[in-house]
Amino acid sequence: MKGWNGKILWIDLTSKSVKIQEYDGDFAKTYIGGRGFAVRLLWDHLAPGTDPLSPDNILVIATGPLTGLPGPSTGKLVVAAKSPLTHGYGDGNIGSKAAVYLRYSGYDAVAITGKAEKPTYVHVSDGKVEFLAADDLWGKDTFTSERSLVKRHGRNSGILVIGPAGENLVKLATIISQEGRSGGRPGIGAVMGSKNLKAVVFTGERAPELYDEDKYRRLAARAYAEIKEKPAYSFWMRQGTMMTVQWSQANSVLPTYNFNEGVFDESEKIDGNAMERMKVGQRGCPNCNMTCGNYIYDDKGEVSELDYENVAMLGSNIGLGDLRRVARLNRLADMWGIDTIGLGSVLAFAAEASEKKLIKENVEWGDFDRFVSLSEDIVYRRPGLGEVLAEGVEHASRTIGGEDLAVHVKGLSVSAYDCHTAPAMALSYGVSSIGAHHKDAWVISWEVSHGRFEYTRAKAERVFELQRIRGGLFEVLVSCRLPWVEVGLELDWYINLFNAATGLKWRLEDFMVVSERVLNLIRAFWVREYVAEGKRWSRALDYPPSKWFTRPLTKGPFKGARLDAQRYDEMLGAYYNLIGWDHRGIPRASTLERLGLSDVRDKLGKWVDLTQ
Ligand code: PTT
Ligand code: SF4
Repeated sequence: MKGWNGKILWIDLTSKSVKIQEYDGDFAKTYIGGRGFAVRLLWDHLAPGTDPLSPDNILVIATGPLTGLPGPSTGKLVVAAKSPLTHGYGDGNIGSKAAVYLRYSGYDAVAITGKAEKPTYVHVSDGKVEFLAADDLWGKDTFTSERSLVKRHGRNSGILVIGPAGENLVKLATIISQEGRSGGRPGIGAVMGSKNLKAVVFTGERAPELYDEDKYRRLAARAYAEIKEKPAYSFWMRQGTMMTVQWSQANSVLPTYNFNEGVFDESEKIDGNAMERMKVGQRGCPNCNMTCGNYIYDDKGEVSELDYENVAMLGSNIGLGDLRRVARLNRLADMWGIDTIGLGSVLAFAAEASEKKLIKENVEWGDFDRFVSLSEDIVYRRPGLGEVLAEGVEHASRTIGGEDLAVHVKGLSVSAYDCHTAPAMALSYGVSSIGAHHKDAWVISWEVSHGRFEYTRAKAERVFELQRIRGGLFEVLVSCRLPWVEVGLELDWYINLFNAATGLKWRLEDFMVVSERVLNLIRAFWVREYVAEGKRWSRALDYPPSKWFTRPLTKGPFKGARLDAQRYDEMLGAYYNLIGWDHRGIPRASTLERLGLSDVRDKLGKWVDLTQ
């Protein structure tokens, strides 16, 4: 088996023991890697109904057959677990040297269970695992911690680390790497914290063996060159994802004042052009020639690496029109290890709840100092509002009141696209694999030029197609999707690279089947966990936030616009038919059989009736 290392490393923090799971070509071809491996391991090894913050939860760190190889933007990995925020499947994607060194350490994935007695970090190297004390790092921010670990383990190492948010089990905590790469929005950082695991360090020198290395290298060199020749490349290199701020404003989808509006009066102060004027440099993930981590100095003169989501959620969504101050909040979020989207969502919820007098605390739109202090209260779980918001926006709205103000799907805060005028994007959030995230189907750029206000089967088809490419292909190969999305590097490159690495002769259709399998297994996992926890699974869970239906936009070119619930429901039904789910959004027995998941059908059938 070429292209894969063929080994998954299991680490038990309680007993400080390890074991190696070898897998064969069938498993590799069925799940490919990354998200595919993660969900299969969680389905097989996690007892249904497990408390996500208990030692029994499994933290999976997974790569794919392209990860770490010298090809375009392959320095990525997937982190996954049962989410403490949503109690469903949760994952995230991080660009980090850890991706490269995990592969070089001789494994394709690591699965971590148990709980260390004391703060610990784990060093995985070529054939060896060390459990090392992390008392001196516990309580420290992610930047300081990672720098200490680099000193100990050298620059040829890859490090995943949590900050105070993860240690304090804040449900919005992520895992951080390289001072500006973050992953695991559904609270995966808190899972690490619950295990007393401060960091994982990877070192190693064993590159995976490839089927045809010469061919792979030739193809990779041509793909890198092709990226640079694409017309969109030069502007991308200037602004990266930050260009999306002006695009969203122009199309009235920029989240503003807790997703009540799609335009922000001060957008020009925080957009890609403003960033370009302040830019001091750019950096990115390993193996990437379109580095998108643009950084500026924040209001204290410290470096902050900006991306669209960070700026929209900590800028327009909380009414803050000052990029250096947005950058400050963004830097703090990275240092604390908390998701900028989740943070921007709970801060905006607090401001709206305060405006509506649902809370006694005063939180005003755009009040930077108040937002900084409230963020700190959240990260350190200080009694009062901070403690409540640390549980995430859905939980906070149930505690405080104002459920109609909370902008989330299945507990995960909506990422930065307002959908009052974008039904397909609303659908994409509704049926995303982890809750409201754009990762699986960023359909909005297509939608604005394809019958924007329509609710059609074609839109459901497009969402399903994008899910299989973005949420499937890229998350199982584990490679950055941005060369494809942003500069138009054709999908064939990835498939050809995969074939050269593995010796297989796959086509796009083969990947689409794997993607469908993975998407269905993820849905089966959600349903199983819901039912095992005594909750009912229903179609309503695939609805976007209620305010997009009930509260029309009051500003901008589409003033008065809102979503139509009945037509949304029809589109949701069309999507269910395409993917093979019943009227509740549960995979049909026949769908699972068709995808080679008969064992999953049998197990899921014990929890829910699959004959409907
Ligand atoms: C991702 C989500 C995003 S999506 C952003 S900005 W984006 C936010 N980034 C955060 C951050 O930064 N710090 C922080 N404390 N919290 C943050 N939360 C938000 O997390 C990211 C890039 C980007 S920038 C995107 S779109 C693409 N995402 C990819 C993906 O998901 N899969 C894939 N195969 N390739 C991708 N390429 C792009 O990677 P999550 P990163 Mg990320 C600082 O984490 O949980 O997946 O949520 O990984 O290395 O930071 O790169 O406008
Ligand atoms: Fe990382 Fe950006 Fe390059 Fe993707 S395009 S690999 S997110 S630096």
